[in-house]
Amino acid sequence: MADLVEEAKKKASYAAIDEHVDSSTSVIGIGSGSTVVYCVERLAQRVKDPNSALKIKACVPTSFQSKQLIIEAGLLLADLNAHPVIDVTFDGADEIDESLNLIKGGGGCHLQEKLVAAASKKLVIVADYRKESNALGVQWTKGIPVEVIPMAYVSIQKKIESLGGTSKLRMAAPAKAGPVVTDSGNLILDVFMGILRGDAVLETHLKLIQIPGVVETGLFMDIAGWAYLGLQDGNVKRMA
Ligand code: ABF
Repeated sequence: MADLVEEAKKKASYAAIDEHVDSSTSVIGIGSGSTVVYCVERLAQRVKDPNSALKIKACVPTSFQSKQLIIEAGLLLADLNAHPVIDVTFDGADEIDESLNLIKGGGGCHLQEKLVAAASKKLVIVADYRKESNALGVQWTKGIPVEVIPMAYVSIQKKIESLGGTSKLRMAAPAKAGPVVTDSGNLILDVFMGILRGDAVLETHLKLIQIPGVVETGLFMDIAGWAYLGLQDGNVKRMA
């Protein structure tokens, strides 16, 4: 089972890199999570190929993890302010619906992931077969990750309750170690607002983002252009 999932992640990532990176690609965004590791692996193989025609001049990370991945692969690390226009970003997701709406942030990096995605001409999602869903909240049952300002997390939880939802402050494991703190120094609330279909995705994002102290939600709408899903049978499903 674990091998099947890893193989699915790898196949999806290799296909995504091979179909979206060519000699015209200059700046690449690197997302976070375990699937993107294979994107970096494939990218590094292609860059180091002696016959490579690639001219990658910068890789922009979305997290401490992806920064390390870029450095360890020997790729060129750069930041978003130096490269505010990115040709293509590869990133993972926690759940993907038929319209390419996403839940992201299970790894706590969705703020930076959204900033990098918003600066990208193309966002390509890579994932394994477990992430596909007909509505958000069906496969991913841990709630919508919402990054919040620490001093207001309790009042934000109360506002979420008044909207009919519930939330849990994400704790580091073991729980005694305290809450998860994001790369930007904020906290994460995992928010339960039911199953989200169609317009409900945007409506829910808008309700949450209007609460003072909410920095960003893990709902991504109208931003991913492609998703590559590694399947159990070894094939790759392409969604666009
Ligand atoms: C990031 O990593 C996310 O936004 C998502 O939370 C997670 C997906 O990780 P994996 O590829 O390990 O499933 O992309």
